[in-house]
Amino acid sequence: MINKNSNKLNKKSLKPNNQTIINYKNPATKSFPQTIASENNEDFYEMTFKFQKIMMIYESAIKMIETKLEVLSKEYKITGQRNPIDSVRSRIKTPVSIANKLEKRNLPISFSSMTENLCDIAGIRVICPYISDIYLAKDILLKQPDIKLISEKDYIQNPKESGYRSLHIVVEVPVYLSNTEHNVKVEIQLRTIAMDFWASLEHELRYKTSCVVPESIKKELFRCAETIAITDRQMEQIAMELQTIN
Ligand code: 0O2
Repeated sequence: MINKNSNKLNKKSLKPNNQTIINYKNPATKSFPQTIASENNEDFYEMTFKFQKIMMIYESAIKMIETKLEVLSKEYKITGQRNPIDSVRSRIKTPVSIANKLEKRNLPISFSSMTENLCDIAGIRVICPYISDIYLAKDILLKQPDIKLISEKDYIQNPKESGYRSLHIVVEVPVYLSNTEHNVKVEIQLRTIAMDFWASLEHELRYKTSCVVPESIKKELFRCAETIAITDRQMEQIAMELQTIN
C-alpha cells in the first residue's frame, strides 16, 4: 500500500517529507488553467511532473552507459577483436515495483526515499560470452573517469542460495541538464549467456511468484544452476584451448 502522506508534497518547497534530492523549478505548474488549480489537482500535477523528471534523469543515465557499451562494441568490431559484450538490455523500475521494494524494507514511499535508498531504479544487463569477459567488461567500463563505482556484489564467486550467478555493480554517472547536474545510480548486472538463460527462466518460474515454491523445485533449479556453471567453465576452457592453437 502506498502511504499517501509520505508522498504528499509541501506546496511551498515542493519537497516530499521536507526533503528532496533533486532540486528544480517547476514552470509547468505555473501555466495550469485556473479551473484545475484546486489544491488536489495541483498536487497531482506537481507529483506527476516531478516523477516524470526523475525518471527522465534515470533514463538519461541508462542511455549514457548504453552508449559507452555500444562504442566499445563498435571498437571491438572494427579492430577485429573478439567482443567481450554479447548484448545489452536495460529497464527502468516501474512505479509499483519501486513502491513495493520501499514498502518491503519499511522505508517511506516518497521521491527522496526512492532516490536515496534504491540503487536499481535504472538497471542495465550486460550479457557476455564467457566468465572472464564479465570481469574484462567491468574493468573497461570502470576505467572511464565519469563512471564511479559505488558497490559490487560478486554472485559468481559467491552464488546465491538459489544458485543465482551474476556480477552486480552499482555505479554513479553524471547527468547534465540545462541548469543542474545529477549523480545518478545505475545497477549493472553482468552475466554470461548461460547465466542469463538460467536467471531469466528462474525469475519467471520462482523469483517473482507469490505462492510458496516447494523445496524440491528449489533444489531442482539449484541443480540446473550448478550444471550450467560447470558448462560455462568448460566452454571457457575450450575457448582458451582453441585460442592457444590459433
Ligand atoms: P528485477 O525485476 O530483476 O529488477 P536489492 O533488492 O537489489 O536492493 P539485494 O537483494 O541485495 O538488494 O539485491 P541483489 O540480490 O544483489 O539483486 C537483486 C536483483 O538481482 C534482482 O532484482 C534480480 O534481478 C537479481 N536476482 C537476485 N537474486 C536472484 C535469484 O535468485 N534469481 C534471479 N533470477 N534473479 C535474482 P529484483 O529487484 O528482484 O527484480
